[in-house]
Amino acid sequence: MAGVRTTCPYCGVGCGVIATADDAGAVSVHGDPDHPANFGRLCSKGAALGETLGLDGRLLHPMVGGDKVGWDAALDLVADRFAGAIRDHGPDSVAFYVSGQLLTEDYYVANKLMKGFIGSGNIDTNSRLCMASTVAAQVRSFGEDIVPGCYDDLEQADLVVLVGSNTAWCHPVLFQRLAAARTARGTRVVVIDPRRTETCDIADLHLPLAPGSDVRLWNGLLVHLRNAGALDADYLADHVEAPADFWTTLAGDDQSAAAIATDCGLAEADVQAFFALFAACPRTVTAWSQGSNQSRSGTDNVTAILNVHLATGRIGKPGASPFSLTGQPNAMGGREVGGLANSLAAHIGFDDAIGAETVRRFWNAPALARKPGLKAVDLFQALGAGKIKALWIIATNPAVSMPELAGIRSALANAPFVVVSDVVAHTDTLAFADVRLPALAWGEKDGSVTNSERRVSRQRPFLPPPGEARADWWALAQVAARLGYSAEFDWPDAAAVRAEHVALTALTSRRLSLAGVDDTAPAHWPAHSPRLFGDGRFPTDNAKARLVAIRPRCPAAANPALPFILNTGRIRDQWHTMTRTGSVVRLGGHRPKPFVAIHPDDAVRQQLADGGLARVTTGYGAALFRVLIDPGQRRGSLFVPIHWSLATAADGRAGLLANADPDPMSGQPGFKHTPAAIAAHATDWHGFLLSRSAAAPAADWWVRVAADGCQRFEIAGSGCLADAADAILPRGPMMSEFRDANRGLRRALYDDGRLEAVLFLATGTATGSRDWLAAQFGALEVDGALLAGGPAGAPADTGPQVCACFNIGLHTLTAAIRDLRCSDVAAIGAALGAGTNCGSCKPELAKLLQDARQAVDA
Ligand SMILES: Nc1nc2c(c(=O)[nH]1)N[C@H]1C(S)=C(S)[C@@H](COP(=O)(O)OP(=O)(O)OC[C@H]3O[C@@H](n4cnc5c(=O)[nH]c(N)nc54)[C@H](O)[C@@H]3O)O[C@H]1N2
Ligand SMILES: Nc1nc2c(c(=O)[nH]1)N[C@H]1C(S)=C(S)[C@@H](COP(=O)(O)OP(=O)(O)OC[C@H]3O[C@@H](n4cnc5c(=O)[nH]c(N)nc54)[C@H](O)[C@@H]3O)O[C@H]1N2
Ligand code: SF4
Ligand SMILES: [Mo]
Repeated sequence: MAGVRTTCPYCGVGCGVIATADDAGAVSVHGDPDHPANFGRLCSKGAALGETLGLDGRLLHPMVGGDKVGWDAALDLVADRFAGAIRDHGPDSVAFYVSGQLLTEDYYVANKLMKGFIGSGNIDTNSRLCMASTVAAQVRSFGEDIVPGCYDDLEQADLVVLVGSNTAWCHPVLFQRLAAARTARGTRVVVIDPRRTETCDIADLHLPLAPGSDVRLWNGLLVHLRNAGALDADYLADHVEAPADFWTTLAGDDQSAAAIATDCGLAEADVQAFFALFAACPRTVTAWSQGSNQSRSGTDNVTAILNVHLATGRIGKPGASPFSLTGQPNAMGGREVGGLANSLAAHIGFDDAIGAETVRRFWNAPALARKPGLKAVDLFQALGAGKIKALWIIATNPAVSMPELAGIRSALANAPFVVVSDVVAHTDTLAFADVRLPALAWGEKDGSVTNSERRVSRQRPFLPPPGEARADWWALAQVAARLGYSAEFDWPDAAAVRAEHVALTALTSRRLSLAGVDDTAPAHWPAHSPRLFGDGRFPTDNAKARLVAIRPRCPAAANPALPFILNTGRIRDQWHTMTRTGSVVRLGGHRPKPFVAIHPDDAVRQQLADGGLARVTTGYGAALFRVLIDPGQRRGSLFVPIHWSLATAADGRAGLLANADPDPMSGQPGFKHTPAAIAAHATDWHGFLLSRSAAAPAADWWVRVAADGCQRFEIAGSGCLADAADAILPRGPMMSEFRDANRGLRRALYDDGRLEAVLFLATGTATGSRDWLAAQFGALEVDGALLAGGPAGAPADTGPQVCACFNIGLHTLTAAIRDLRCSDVAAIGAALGAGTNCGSCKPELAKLLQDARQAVDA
């Protein structure tokens, strides 16, 4: 089969992918050399897409309770319960909670049904957790939610400032483009992040600011630029409106570099260096992500950046623009259709009477919503309070990803009626569903997505629909028809839905217009407009942008009982709640276990050992993590990844800990800043279980790690080894066992000569090659060296995985650097291959080289 051009379903970079199925149905995936987002590159997650396509674990049939039912029965029930709630309690008693991972077509239909026909604003999306602060800030400053720049700008800039963005891990292909531009033309890079992340590998300056102090820094920069005569006076006069008290408000704080440095917890020289660099580089791009958005002052964080770019006229020009890095593949498409509860449709707000009338007529809407609906945090609160009688969740996993999770889970447990549409059969959210609807997954579904630079690309199917899975838009349209709106929800295919959405955007006076945007090849909206606002004309009443006076507002402070600030975020090789990346073996090796990163000094003070367990507690809950001692952490800060759920770990969920603390303007939760405490959690043993059974082991703490041929669990607990072993892998008639004081207790269980399970427990670390042992599950004859953990003379443990593409571990790399004298990343690549495929591990390779150099110098 010829390759099918499609788009990666993970991050907002929106890389083009070519998928090719062979005669046996195996699919290979590679980067599309002609796609303008990636020009052929893919990161580790994109490169492993071919390994996510199996049907194991997929939801393939509609289910009511525990029973398979036909689509008709399931849809009848959904329509009946929604209609009943609307009849008895009004339209605001129902809600949809959707996702930036929907295609624009799905999103359009969901929004149209809720806001035009059910007549409520109660559709919100996980973009509330992600991009809402940027949306609010762009609307406030520009008059419309518009990203003014494009990816090329990051390559054409002289200075790129990355704010609250771990670009190396979260937008890896864009990071590689920036890194290449830096090598080619010497782009200066500044990273503003409390943590020293892999992104800092290319930073000329890293500002490890105090959590939540961004506004203070950006306000200070603006005043400094003004004093230095570095503002664009003409642009300001002609195209920007500033309130009369704008400059006096800023003067309310001591704007000396020394005072700013103190308040932001930075070195004064670093603050001065940043200000000087910014003043010297008219071609500056500032790109930001969740470190800015996910804050109680998220809207202001973004506004402070926009103020600086507006006042210097660095906007919508080649190499000069503010640039929001969007998270999900279709965060932007969702905003286009109006999927947030506080917008209506097609960038039209509820306050725009003429626009609303256009939408009403276009939809022939019987009950157009007239006011915003509930934002995610409020929506789940209303659910908990019994005000929402029916909720439909599509393509998101809020039972993992919402903050203050204990409350979310009890709201879902007590809700009268919950429908969940997903592609997999088991998620923490599906466990609460009365009705489960099987959706088409990537590779099966058909439609469009918009990436961070307003570029629309297609996701195209290259696999047949499995089981009874159907497109999300189709399920929504079927329910609409059952609610009595068959004429308005009658499309033959996704392309027809798209045509309707495009037609609506063309009718309004907003800058958003999909008219004339090529729908066969990746293209910007508005058509042929990679940049906007370069002409100084903004979509406001007087065509001017607005400076907005803001004052710093810091997050809830740490206190004696909760002395740390807990930060939460992402790791390189997993996607969110791991429903798809979690089953890919080569993506599981890099960071296999939920961890808490802590500065070495704090670890000493808290008596924490690297690799031991620690309990992190906040005002909302507690969870257990492996301790990762990390000099890149700021003192007083902790970092935990967001990815683990009940499906993948016994106890390691960030959502239980994070506060909601929403920004009052955007409603976006302040996920990055929760007061927390940490304490060592004593365990007597660690180990692992490999088993044919997927059942979680009876251990205090376990983590599921993807493995070939068996299930793999890393485990830890307390008590005597033998008792633990009996609980986890009870003795059987066909069992072999090995015990000694050093290596602990090892057990293998057979059934009729077939290996069923292997358990290794030790009071120290349980050694033994997991990969080699896993391979024994598929071997015709089990190797006699099984309980030795590997054959005699087997290669030593290669250490934690660094390169996912070639599965190369840390020990192998340090040995190569030492013994083969590899002096740069290219030399490592030539020797081992590491870093030569997707390149996602290059920052880590660079860091290993640097560590080795420092060790030699010392
Ligand atoms: N590998 C991977 N990539 C992804 C995703 C994934 O799940 N996995 N998800 C995608 C999605 S939906 C999103 S939204 C993006 C998110 O992409 P990013 O925003 O880059 O990722 P995060 O790890 O959430 O957080 C970014 C950084 O914000 C910093 N930060 C915390 N507090 C502050 C602060 O007060 N000020 C500043 N300046 N910085 C702060 C954190 O230390 C962290 O390094 O990633 C996308 N890409
Ligand atoms: N503590 C903390 N929490 C966070 C964050 C943080 O930084 N810290 N970040 C927040 C951010 S930015 C985001 S974006 C969210 C992400 O959080 P979620 O959206 O909850 O995470 P996902 O795992 O991406 O969930 C997507 C679900 O949709 C399913 N799915 C995939 N494709 C389809 C499809 O085509 N149709 C249907 N119906 N289902 C599909 C997947 O199997 C999965 O169950 O997490 C937020 N939560
Ligand atoms: S950078 Fe990686 S995850 Fe993001 S779109 Fe490209 S291949 Fe997919
Ligand atoms: Mo996100």
